[in-house]
Amino acid sequence: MTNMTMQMMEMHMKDMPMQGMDMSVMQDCIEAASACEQACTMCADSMMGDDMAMARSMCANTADMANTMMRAMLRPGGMHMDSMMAMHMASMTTAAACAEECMKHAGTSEDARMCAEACRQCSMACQKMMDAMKGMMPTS
Ligand SMILES: [Cu+2]
Repeated sequence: MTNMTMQMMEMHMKDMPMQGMDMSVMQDCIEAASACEQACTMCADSMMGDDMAMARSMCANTADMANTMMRAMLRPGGMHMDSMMAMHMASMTTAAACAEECMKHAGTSEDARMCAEACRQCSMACQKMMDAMKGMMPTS
């Protein structure tokens, strides 16, 4: 995330439903999602052959999910807690599944190995966001 987008985010988070959110957790998630989207897009593009069909499609799905989730995080004005939670859950699941599938090809494809790592990072960042959001929810 650039300094400028970070600054914009801080300006807009003040009077939003998610005020009190740990901004560093969200920043990490935005960055991990962006890196995951890029890695998955490149990984899918590099995958050839029937044996990689599954991984190729999963990478394309993960890139789309990560991109959508990332852009939702850049719209504090429309943030809705339950929707954000569901989106992070979906992205986490998709990225974790993609990491597993890409790891099957890590021996023959450096792209797949790196993509799996980016997917793992993204799924962990999603989990941290979910933990942070749960921590903000009313307890009683
Ligand atoms: Cu991949």
